[in-house]
Amino acid sequence: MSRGLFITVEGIEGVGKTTNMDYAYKALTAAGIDVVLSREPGGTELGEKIRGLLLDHRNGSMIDNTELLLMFAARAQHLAEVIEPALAAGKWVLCDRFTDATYAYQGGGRGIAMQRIAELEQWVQADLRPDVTLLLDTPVEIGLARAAGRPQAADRFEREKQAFFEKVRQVYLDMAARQPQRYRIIDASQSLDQVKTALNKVIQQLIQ
Ligand code: T5A
Repeated sequence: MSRGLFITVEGIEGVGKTTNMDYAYKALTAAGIDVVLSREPGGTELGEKIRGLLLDHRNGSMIDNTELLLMFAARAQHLAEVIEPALAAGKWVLCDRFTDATYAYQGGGRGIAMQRIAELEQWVQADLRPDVTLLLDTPVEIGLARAAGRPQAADRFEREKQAFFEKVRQVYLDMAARQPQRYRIIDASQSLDQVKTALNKVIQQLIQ
């Protein structure tokens, strides 16, 4: 049995990852592909508890290294329990964020050395990297305005200032420019219908 495809979806807050992942999942399933939908931080029982710690705005005293290590702790569990077994069984994994988010948020946003993140990536993941990464990209103001329109209170990351997300977005765009074979950039500032059309084009290419 051939190994499944590992697809990650990335972008700043409010770009529409959740909305569009649902669409991508349905399109892949309709094409007969066995897809596991997951997210980071989270994706396992333990990982979801770690997610709770990371997003809780009351944990304002969390230092940057704690945040970084918790991201990778959740990821180690996720890889062992969900991602690796699914890929080995020939399933595709569609994951809402992965290690590129660590480079973007903890590296770009918090200013942790990229080399430090690369060391953890190598340790926790060995050779595993996403096969395809869909970057939903919008100017920061658009993403933040959409995120602010949701009913739930802002989490620990969403309370950051616009300058933080500008750095996050720039790291994503830099990674996409350096790895064009892995990244597909989708202009998420368009209407939802236009984003879905662009996404569908990528999905059809992947299915072939
Ligand atoms: N994080 C994560 C790190 O710092 N390091 C890491 O290593 C990892 C893995 C949680 C946080 O963790 C951080 C990053 C995050 O801050 P999350 O829950 O995935 O991760 O974070 P969010 O980006 O906040 O995810 P959201 O679900 O909140 O945002 P989405 O999924 O991007 O946006 P979505 O789909 O909820 O859409 C937002 C609103 O916009 C509308 C939707 O209907 C919705 O109301 N919308 C559109 N409106 C008009 N036009 C369009 N094209 C639209 N697309 C969506």
